[in-house]
Amino acid sequence: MSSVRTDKEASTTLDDALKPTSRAVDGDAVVRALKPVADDAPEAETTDGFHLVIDALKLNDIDTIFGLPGIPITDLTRMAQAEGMRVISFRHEQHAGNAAAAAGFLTQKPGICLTVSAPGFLNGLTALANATTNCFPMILISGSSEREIVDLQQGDYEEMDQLAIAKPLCKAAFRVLHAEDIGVGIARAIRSALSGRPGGVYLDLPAKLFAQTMDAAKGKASLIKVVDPAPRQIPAPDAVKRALDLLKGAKKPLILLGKGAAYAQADADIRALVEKTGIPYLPMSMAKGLLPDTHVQSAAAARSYVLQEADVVLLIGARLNWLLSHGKGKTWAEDKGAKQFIQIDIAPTEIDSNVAIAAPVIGDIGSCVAALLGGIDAKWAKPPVEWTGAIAERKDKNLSKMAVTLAARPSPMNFHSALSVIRDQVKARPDAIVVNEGANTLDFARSIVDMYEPRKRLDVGTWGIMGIGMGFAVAAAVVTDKPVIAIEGDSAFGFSGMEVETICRYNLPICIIVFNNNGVYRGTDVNASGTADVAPTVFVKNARYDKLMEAFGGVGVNATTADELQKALTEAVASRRPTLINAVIDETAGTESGRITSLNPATAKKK
Ligand code: FYN
Ligand code: ADP
Repeated sequence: MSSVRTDKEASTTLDDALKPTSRAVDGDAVVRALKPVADDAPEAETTDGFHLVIDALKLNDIDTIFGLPGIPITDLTRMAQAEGMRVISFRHEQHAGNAAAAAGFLTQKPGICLTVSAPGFLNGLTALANATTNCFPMILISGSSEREIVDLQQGDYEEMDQLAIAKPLCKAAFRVLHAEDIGVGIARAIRSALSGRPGGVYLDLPAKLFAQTMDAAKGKASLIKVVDPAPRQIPAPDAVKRALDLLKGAKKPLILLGKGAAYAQADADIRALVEKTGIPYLPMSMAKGLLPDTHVQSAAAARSYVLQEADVVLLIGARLNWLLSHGKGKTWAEDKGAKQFIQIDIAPTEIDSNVAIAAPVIGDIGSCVAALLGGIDAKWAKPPVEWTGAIAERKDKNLSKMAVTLAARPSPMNFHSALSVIRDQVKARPDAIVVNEGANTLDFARSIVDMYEPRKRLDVGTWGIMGIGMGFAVAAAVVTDKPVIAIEGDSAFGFSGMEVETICRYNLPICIIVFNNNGVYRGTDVNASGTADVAPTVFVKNARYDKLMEAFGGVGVNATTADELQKALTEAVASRRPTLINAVIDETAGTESGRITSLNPATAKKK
């Protein structure tokens, strides 16, 4: 199908063009369209809003749309598919949005989520806000209702001032009213999503825009191929020197890698920086695998110790937010004296957000790390052995303790025995992508399942939210074509579980493992009131999540032992067939709120 059409084909849009509220994009085109076309006259080629959107995305090498069709964007999904784009249609917009966000993180191209107006837009908005919070580039494109009616609040179909609602929840928000501005609108959305700190962008496309027509050549000329959408930002030499001087003087230095470092795709230089300096490093959860978790310099298994003891901490693409106890307090043994921080970040306003940063290095991670590396020569003194030795000692102790726990084969399974199976599978298939959400399922998996390659772990991120699971899994499979292992708490899975149909429909190589312990945190809570209802955290006992997958033609397995789990997982990864393993976990296993009990007001008060 061509992206231009003749005036004869365009005739259905004439009614629109003639409506008093309709705006013709191109006066000539409308006048031309109004004139009877002589049978022997050459047909002028026109294009329309639908095709301009598709052409603008394709021009910018965006080849995939995650979305959910409906008025007014159903035809856009059909036409995009006909024009060679991959259109992945979901069952709920939030998951399409999460898929777009994960695709953005994995590819450094903004993931596109396409929704209908009002409710569909709102469903996608949660994912847009989450993407912005996580610094993932995505664009939420939503169709919207008639501007004239919305602005006068006259009660249109799915009436909502979407642009105003989206604005505070994303990096930038734009609306395009004229077909001739589609190129600019998409270019601005792409540049906003990718440049500086990446994030979410909203693009509002009113229904009428799609049917507007214009001369095809003029339309083509109006499109913009964005040049250098994420320009390198070279750090100032004095900032680099200040950082190196601080690092040189450190007795107990530590490198902290965040998901910004994973996003930056500066893998070789980051590894070189760690290895040439000899400094121990700690990966935040989505930075796991930037260097293999089995690396001798990883301090992950001595986390509390290194956070308390380090004197100079180099943050690379990690914020001092709640996940790092804001850089202060007990976690950092503040009473023993404040740490000195070096922070590499692209966002200058991130600096000093929680504690004083002694040496900010502002720029893109690739350029900043390369600049630091430039100052590290053969004479660089590696950290004192007292420091690295003390870390190794604690690490070994924790690893040995963990090895014993992982070797146990209790019946029913607990988190450790089930996760040890997954750990072995990921070791055998380090290219597989792990998606992980839940409370205990998340916390145990983070420390038990070693990652070996960059950007292979996607999880609940900065907000610690549930519901990212199936959206992230679909995106990972679609953009990488690698096997995906989604490690899901039974509660977490419920947020996006209906997308198993999507997974089967596209026959994606995703194996979901539901850690089924009959409830949120665990399945043993009791209703204190004595009424017939179960406690708020308890689910249907012995539910068979595997049957959900079977309903849509995928493989469902009920695994009650580690051996059964191992067999099913190995087969799923090898066969690439959509699979759901209902992993039956001891319902008494699991702590309230996992490792973040301190954030739970009641539990925190009791402490
Ligand atoms: C880590 N550890 C290990 C290993 N890796 N021991 C042995 N072997 C290995 N491989 C040790 C590590 O040293 C810690 O022990 C402990 O295991 C936990 O490590 P983790 O998970 O890295 O650290 P911690 O303290 O849990 O990290 C804090 C956190 C994290 C806030 C960054 O909890 C987190 O990312 N939480 C997200 C939670 C969330 O979003 N939940 C969703 C909502 S749930 P010590 O060194 O002894 O401390 C709603 O209820
Ligand atoms: P984590 O949760 O893993 O600690 P965060 O999401 O808190 O990671 O931090 C990521 C940081 O990385 C953000 O402050 C963001 O500005 C920064 N960042 C993202 N991409 C880049 C980049 N290409 N160059 C420099 N900094 C980046």
